[in-house]
Formats: sequence, C-alpha cells, structure tokens
Amino acid sequence: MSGTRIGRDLIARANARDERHHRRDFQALGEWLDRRGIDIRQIVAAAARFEVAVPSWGFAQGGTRFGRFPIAGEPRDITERLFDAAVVQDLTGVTPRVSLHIPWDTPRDPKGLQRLAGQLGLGFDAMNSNTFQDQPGQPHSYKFGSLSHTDGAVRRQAIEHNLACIAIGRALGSKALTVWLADGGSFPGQQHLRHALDRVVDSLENIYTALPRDWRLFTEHKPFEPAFYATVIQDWGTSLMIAQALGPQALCLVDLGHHLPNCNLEQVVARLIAANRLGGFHFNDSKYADDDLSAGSIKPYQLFLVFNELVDAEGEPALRRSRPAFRPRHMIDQSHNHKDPIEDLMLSAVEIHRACVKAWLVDRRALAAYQEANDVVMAERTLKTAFETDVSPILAEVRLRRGAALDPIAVYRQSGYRQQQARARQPSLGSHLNI
Ligand SMILES: [Mn+2]
Repeated sequence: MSGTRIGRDLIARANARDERHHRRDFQALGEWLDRRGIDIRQIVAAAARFEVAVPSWGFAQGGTRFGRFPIAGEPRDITERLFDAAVVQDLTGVTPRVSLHIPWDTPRDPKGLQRLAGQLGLGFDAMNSNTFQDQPGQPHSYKFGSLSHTDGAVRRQAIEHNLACIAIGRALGSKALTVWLADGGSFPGQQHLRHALDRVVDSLENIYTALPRDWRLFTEHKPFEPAFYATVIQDWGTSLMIAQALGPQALCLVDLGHHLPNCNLEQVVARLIAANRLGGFHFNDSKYADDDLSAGSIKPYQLFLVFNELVDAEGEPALRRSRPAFRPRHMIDQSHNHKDPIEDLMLSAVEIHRACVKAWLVDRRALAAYQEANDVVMAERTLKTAFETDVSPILAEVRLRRGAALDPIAVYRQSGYRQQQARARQPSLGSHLNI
C-alpha cells in the first residue's frame, strides 16, 4: 500500500465536536424552509442523490505555460492518485468516482486497480483519451491534428488509441468515453474548415461503432486553445451536430470554462437538454478565458442557474422517459495552481453540491405562474430567493449521514495527510497540465 487514509475515528471525533451547532443550524433552516412550504427532509433526500466525479489528473498541482510549482507529496502514479481521491470522498461523501486519463493513468493491472478502488470505496467514471500529445514511441505525430488529420494513418492511430481506452475502461467498470479533441488550426487557411469536421465525424464513427451498448461517448467543445484560430469542435452547435451524426449513445459534454466570455451557459444547457443530447459537465470556473479556476469561485450564480435548468428538466415526464435516459454526468475538471489540490477538490465538490441543492429550493410552480403572467420581478425573485438561501446545513447533514466530515477542510488539515505524503512520496517529475 502506497498511501494512508483519514481515520474514521478522527472524522467521528471532529463531527461529535461540531454536531451540536450543526443541529441548531439545521433546525433553524428547517423552520425557515417550512414557512415557505418546503420540507427539509425532501431536500436532504434529493441532496443525498448528488455525486460528482473527480479527475485523476486533478491531484497534482496544475500549472500554466509559464511554469508549474509542485506541492509536496504529489501522487506519482494512479495508485497514489486513488488514495488522494479516497481522502476527498471520505471527507465529502459526494465524490465516489474517479475519471481516468489514458495514457497518464494506464493501469498495468486493470483488475488489480479495480480491486483497490473497491477497497477505497471508489469506482470509475468516464475514460478520457489523449490525442493532443505525442507519446514516446508513437509512430505518427499529432502536431497537425489527430482525428481530423489529413493523413489517414494518423487518424487511424488516434482511433486505435480511443479503442484502447474503451478496452481499459471495460476492464475497470467505466461506462463512458470522453473525447476532447484539441484539433484545429492557428491561422486562416491552415485547415479546410468543413473537411476537417468531416474527417472528425468519420473518425468518431469508427470509435462509436466499437462502443459497448451500455456506454456513452461524450464530445467536449472548446473555442480555442491549443489551436488559436479555429478548433474543429469549437462550440456546442458543432458538438451537437456530431452527436446527432453518430447516434443516440453520443452526447455533448459542457465544460463550463470552454466558452467565450459572457456566453449564456444555462441557455446552452437548456438547448442541449431540448435536443436530448446533454451528456454531462466538466465543472470549473473562469474569470477571463481560462478553464481552470475552482467551481463556484467566480460566478456562483451562473453555476446555480445551470443546475436550475437540470432540476427543471428532471421534473419533465417526457425527459424521464427519454432514450437515452436523462442523467447528465457531473465531473470536476480544473487546475489547482495555488491551492492544495485535495482541498480545492473538496471545496469545489461542496460548491457544486451547494448549487444543486439551491436549485431544488426553487418554487417551480410559482416560477411557471410568474413566467406565464410576465411578472418579471417576481420570476427573478423566485430564483434569487432560492439562490440566496444558505443551504450549508443541508450539505453538512448529507455528509454527516454518510460518515463524512461536517467540516472537510478542518479535518483534512488536522489529519496531517499532506505532511505524511510529503515524507512518503518522492517528488514527481511529471507535469500534467489541466485540459
Ligand atoms: Mn474538460
């Protein structure tokens, strides 16, 4: 075993210390919600269904193209990354799945890795392929693209890599493949805009055909970076075109940071729901044009409005009956340049959970009536009332019932986990940047 865990007794002792105050806060919130006709027990039940996956690559300190400043005790391999993921899950109770990246996390023994994950109380979320970097010994370069490359041999290599990701994922019990395609051009004229997309669709068809029947294929869009003029899958419209060309198991993934500034993200989500092609999310936040800041740190209202669309859609009988069923995946995809990655993942998981729970507080019947009557002020106020409610006691209650920590950061710091790992793990030479 190359890692340790946070002791159950440490969590229990900390919770026992904090529980009296928590009970009072929970009681007060329950009374306040009761006056608004909301049963806190129902909200707790809905909140308990929430989960968000963590990315295996999020446990190392991130970086920028200027540099990277590693934190002591970084995990060096997938086994150590799983131990760090177990810390986040043990303390927050809402992150039971890890999303793996191939080749960074390629397991030597997939069954052994699955066993370890099971012992740590973890499972695996979507597999992520990588055709945006050249790997040692690889015959063809992705410098000018992968699934969109003009050379069929390069496209074939990229297709084979995605098929290999599916095979590893099957061995691990994953049910989805996320294809983030970095392909694109940095100058006008570099790439034939239509033909590049045609080649991507053709390549993806080869992957889609090999997809197990109970799997989903997610395409992720991004307007720029690493290509600075024209990314092939630059926005949700192109992502939707691809999903519709491939078939019902192909769905669109929305990475919150992969939009041009001021984009109405909740409307993008609403449109993808309307097309029945919303596959899930990569959560992060952004001030300018990055996709790296902690979820909910910059635009918490936007995060709430995204969940407002999801909760609204969950209430639609037609969507509940839809094929494939409406159950978008949640995953964190951000880079931790300044914060301890474990702390940031815990904080982000809690913030995403918070936005989700607030969306459950929206009085949907009242909102619909105000919308029908064009009562703009009351419609907006209905959303704001939910958003402004401090649901921290509900989040804490969910954690308490799962044996997780009332205060995850405090218990983590008290545990000395980071210091232990700093002693146990020699520094990593890897430099995995967030994508
Ligand atoms: Mn992403």
